[in-house]
Amino acid sequence: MLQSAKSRRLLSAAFVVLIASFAIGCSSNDEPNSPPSGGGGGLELNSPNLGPAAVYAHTMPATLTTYNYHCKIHSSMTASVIVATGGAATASVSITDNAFNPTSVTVGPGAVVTWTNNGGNTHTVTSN
Ligand SMILES: [Cu+2]
Repeated sequence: MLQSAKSRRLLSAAFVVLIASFAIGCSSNDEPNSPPSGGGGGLELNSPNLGPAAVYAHTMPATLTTYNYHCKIHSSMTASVIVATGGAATASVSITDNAFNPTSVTVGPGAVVTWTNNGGNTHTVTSN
């Protein structure tokens, strides 16, 4: 009884040390130039694989420019989001096999663009 309580204490102490060293290891391994959150890997548009009926929504940044993107799986699928003053607050893009429709949407800064996979195949929305 006493022995097992003792070994449990020892075990939890060892666990604390393990967690502490893991945390230290993580912080020292942080890359100096981590991309800002939201883009994932530094890409503005970076959806996961979108199966049939999957939806990807993204809030566009304030920078007025053209954000070109493509599907990682089908390189012929290309399109763009243009962020311009006076653009729409929201936009929807349909993904089919194999195209984005429309291929260009113009939205305002901070607009939410939503992609819906209406095709039968898996696609992605990935910045060029
Ligand atoms: Cu695709």
